[in-house]
Amino acid sequence: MARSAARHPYPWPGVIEAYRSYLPVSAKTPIVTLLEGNTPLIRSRVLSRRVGASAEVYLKYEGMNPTGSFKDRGMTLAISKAVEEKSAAVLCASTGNTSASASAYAARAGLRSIVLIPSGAIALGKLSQALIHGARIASVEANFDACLALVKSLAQMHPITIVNSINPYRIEGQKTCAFEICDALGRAPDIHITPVGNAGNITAQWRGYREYRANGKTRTLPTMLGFQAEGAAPLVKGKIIANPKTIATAIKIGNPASWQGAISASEESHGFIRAVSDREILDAYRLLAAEDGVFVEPASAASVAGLLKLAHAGYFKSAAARRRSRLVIVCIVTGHGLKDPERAIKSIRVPKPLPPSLSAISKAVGLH
Ligand code: AN7
Repeated sequence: MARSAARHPYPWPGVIEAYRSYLPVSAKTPIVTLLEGNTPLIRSRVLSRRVGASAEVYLKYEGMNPTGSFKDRGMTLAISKAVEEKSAAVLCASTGNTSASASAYAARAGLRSIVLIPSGAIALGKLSQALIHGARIASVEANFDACLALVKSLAQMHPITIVNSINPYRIEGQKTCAFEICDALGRAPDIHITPVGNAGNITAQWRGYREYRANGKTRTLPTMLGFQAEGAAPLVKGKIIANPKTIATAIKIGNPASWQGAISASEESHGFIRAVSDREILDAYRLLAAEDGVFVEPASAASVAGLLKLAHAGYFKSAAARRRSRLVIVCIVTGHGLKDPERAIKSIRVPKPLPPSLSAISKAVGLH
């Protein structure tokens, strides 16, 4: 198929202005933006090679959003609407990235932000973002699912806007990720792979692809594949996980709010939601950084871990045979690696201090 990538507006105005006709905004909506979106779609040589000759694998590097994750796409809309609706404060529960994004956009809008985080279970980079943007933070001795339940109760008692993805504007904004992928490729991908936690993102992406096709922008729809962490895989097990466990703290979620949205996305697209182990996640995390130069946080590597697992099982060979064409695969990598520096340091041996001697340094760095 001819590839005529759509031209993005320049300078990039942020996702609301770029895709205004697809979003629930009017001339009266005050747009709060940090110019999120327009993230790189990077061809991965190493992953294309691993999948096989007939595949082209791309990484949608969502860590390049202003606060370092895909959450900014939904947050620009949720905060803009909160301002339009004259809300004084916004509230969320978070495994980290939502709180980072909410507190940044709220700061920009002059709104108070309140965040509930599971104590000791969010990455340091994310906590530092919520702190420096001035959120009021409750570090709660409970997991994310319990924090989200508390948030819902608080919002019934006070006139505060919830900016978790149960806020429909979050999903609306996040669908722009699918638009950008189609604009960059000049078509929809064949296969779309994404990490799944609270399941808002896969729900939003599927909606985006469907809307683009309904509007004649694309002719096909991708197969949607979602990956959860093995110890936090309620959608795979078909039941709520009371005590989810994974090193990928961003997706340590046992009762996803958009459960049905994720199931619909996978079923309607003839895809599926499966699990990857923490070891598979960390292997993919290191591979991406070491061989592709793309640093993502562990949860983000779940999509790539899933890709590699499927490649190993021969899934793409049969998918390519069915289609008799080159397979275009997009893996969403949802958050930046710098969010969780502790994990990087734990994954690799940290160098010991050396005397400033040429021989000691040469020996240490392998320059003999
Ligand atoms: C890097 O910040 O739920 O399936 O509270 O931070 O849409 O929930 C984060 C989720 C994937 C999962 N990758 O997306 C939160 C939160 C990263 C994330 C997900 C999250 P959803």
